[in-house]
Amino acid sequence: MTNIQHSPVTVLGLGAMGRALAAALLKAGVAATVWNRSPGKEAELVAAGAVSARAAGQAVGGGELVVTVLLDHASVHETLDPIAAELRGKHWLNLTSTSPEQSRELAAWASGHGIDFLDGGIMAVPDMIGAEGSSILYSGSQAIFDAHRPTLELLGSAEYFGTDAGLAALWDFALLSTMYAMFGGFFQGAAMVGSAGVPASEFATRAAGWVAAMSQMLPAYGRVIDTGDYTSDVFQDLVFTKTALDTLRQAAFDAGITAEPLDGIAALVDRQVTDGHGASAFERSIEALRGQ
Ligand code: FVH
Repeated sequence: MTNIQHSPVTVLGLGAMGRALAAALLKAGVAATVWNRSPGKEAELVAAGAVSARAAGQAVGGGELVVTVLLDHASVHETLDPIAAELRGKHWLNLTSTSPEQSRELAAWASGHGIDFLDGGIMAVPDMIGAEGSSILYSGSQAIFDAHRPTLELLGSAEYFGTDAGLAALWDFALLSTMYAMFGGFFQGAAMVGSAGVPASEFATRAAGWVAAMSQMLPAYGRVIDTGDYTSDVFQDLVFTKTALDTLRQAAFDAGITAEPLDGIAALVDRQVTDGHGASAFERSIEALRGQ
């Protein structure tokens, strides 16, 4: 039995994620005040003990930690600009997905209004909040992170990346970029075997195992990229990779489908080969990104 005292929390934004966050806090006995732009999304939370505020400014009064979980950067400003005075002296945690530069802009705005600011990148979907596997990355005010860490841990594992408010978003978006490329590859593969009548669900089982096995190569790729030496111990060079990707794309066209998910990585490889790096390792593709 733990005896942790959690400060009261205000949650602004009761979309799928805001509701999940507020529900996890309430389940742990944290006092929560909730607000949403359009009414009707607070009923279950109120039944679980939340206080529902009619206006954002009023909601802010109920919490020491104020959490924004809105659609985007613009909606954060639309909600908070009119109530900057009420936020003065509060701890503000932004869990809205914003780009690193947008997070830094929010930090500067907060600083200009006497508000302490922490940004977070949620690495989970609403159903995962409060459960194993949920992880949230934070950057900005270390004071907020330290003061509320036990509360933050109720939502998912909490990791602090530094005082630069854009860092959590940078990591978040880098991980999401990896994820979307993986899903794009899965759609490509599912469409290919689908042309032979194989159900996507059957392909998914095999693809999951393959992705897990191939992900084991990432640490070695990372080490090669960090050394910047793409010529020693080359496992598969860029000419080999270009041939493989050209053949894969041809196979897709032969099956009557397109190959857009592969076009991006193929373009990077092609550019490196054209620039005379055909004998270098596949990992050199990252240099084509940096060169743009
Ligand atoms: N859902 C997820 O899986 C992802 C996981 C990773 C992190 N994201 C980010 O979390 C933010 C909120 O996401 P969400 O899932 O809650 O999104 P919605 O269900 O679409 O709810 C959006 C809420 O934002 C309110 N809102 C929109 N525009 C405004 C505005 N101009 N002023 C005030 N509030 C606004 C909206 O209110 P309403 O439409 O109900 O009135 C919802 O409360 C998001 O950044 C994800 O990228 C979730």
